[in-house]
Amino acid sequence: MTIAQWQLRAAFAARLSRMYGREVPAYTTLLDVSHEVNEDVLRSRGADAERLGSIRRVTAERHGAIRVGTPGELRQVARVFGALGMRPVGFYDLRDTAVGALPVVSTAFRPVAEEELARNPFRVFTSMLTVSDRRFFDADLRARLTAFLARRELFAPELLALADRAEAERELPEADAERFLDLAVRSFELSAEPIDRDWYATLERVSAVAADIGGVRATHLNHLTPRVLDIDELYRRMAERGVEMIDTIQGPPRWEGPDVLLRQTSFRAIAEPRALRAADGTVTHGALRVRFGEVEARGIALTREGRALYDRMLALVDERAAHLPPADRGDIARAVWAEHLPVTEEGLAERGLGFFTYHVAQGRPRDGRPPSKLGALLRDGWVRAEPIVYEDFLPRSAAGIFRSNLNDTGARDSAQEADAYDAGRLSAAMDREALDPFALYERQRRLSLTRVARELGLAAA
Ligand code: OOG
Ligand code: NI
Repeated sequence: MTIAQWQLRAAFAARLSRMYGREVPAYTTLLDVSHEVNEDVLRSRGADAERLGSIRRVTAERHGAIRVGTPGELRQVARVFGALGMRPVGFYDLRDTAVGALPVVSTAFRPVAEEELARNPFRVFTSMLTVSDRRFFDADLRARLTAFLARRELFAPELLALADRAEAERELPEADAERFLDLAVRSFELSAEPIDRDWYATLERVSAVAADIGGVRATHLNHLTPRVLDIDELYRRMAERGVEMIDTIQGPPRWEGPDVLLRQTSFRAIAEPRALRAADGTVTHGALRVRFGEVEARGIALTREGRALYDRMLALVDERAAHLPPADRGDIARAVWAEHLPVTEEGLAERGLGFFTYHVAQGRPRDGRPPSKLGALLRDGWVRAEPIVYEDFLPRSAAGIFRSNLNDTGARDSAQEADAYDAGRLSAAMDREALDPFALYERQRRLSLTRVARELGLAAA
């Protein structure tokens, strides 16, 4: 018996979910409420509820987040996720966002092929500490951080060897799969090893994220996020159950038009007992808040033009909401969206703002020759459009998620020059290309058009 790569991925996501549920009880509440909401939406909206993914996919769907310290560690993470058929997609620079400055750059590991996403879309938002950015770390701290990080081992050599084999062979024999999954899940548990209190506090003065990454000798999953079909309803029900949520839903507002991109909300990190070692060697028990819960609703992927419009709308909402109470922001956002974005999927497609795949309509009597233009094919009912779901993340929402779980605002020396970091440098660090998400969606769209053209006997749709 061998276990295929996608089965490894699905099993890993399921085991991680069990581990997190054991360790962070509010996560279990979040899962329960998500399932209830999804069932209710399915009941009330019927097939329409599954327009952006089957209920089977959505129910199993999770994303996690981890943080590592060095390019070498990131390269190892890429091997572990490579074993699960997950590739790095996108580059997120969180060092300069409208909601704060965090000393990390990130990518997301996820499956990229349509059929792999349908089997199990598990993804992990992965951030790397930018130790070399002088705005955050002075020469002394850089040297100490580098030395500290060089001495730790996040992943056992046995795990990495199994990972390489799974990636090369796209499967593992059952016993090896079991060992791989066991070691992989353990690498993301919260370590019980005592933390050097002074070192942790030194890094905390720069940023709580720096301390969470560089202040300990292991990495850990810091949240695991289920997908929900109605995030506003989920937010209400969580509050009813007494779980304290952050005060907003990040991303697009709830509005009358189609769901696009990604909406997210979270509950604040829980205070967990951690052993702290003082300079004189005595160990005490303190509490650190590093693990939290998040939930997300996914909508239609936007094209580059659509995304640029989204960013402009965000800026406009910021501008108009600047001197008003935070509670007004939702109404302002809805108004801005109504002014700028088409309220139908057809409108999004026509204006080239959203990504869709195209399919020959079933059951249509084939009289006459199909028209050659896509617009006419759609209008005359030869072809139907299906939205492509957004599989990625949003830098500003990501920064907001980090932020809402940190107590500090972080310290940054703006007299220092920023370290240039881009997708190319991250790709070199990983030794694999950080793929361009827009190119992935565009490819999916193009393949569907080629299929349509072939099926209808057209030169090109
Ligand atoms: C990652 C935060 C970003 C998201 O969903 O945007 C993220 C982190 O806190 O490490 O997970
Ligand atoms: Ni997240």
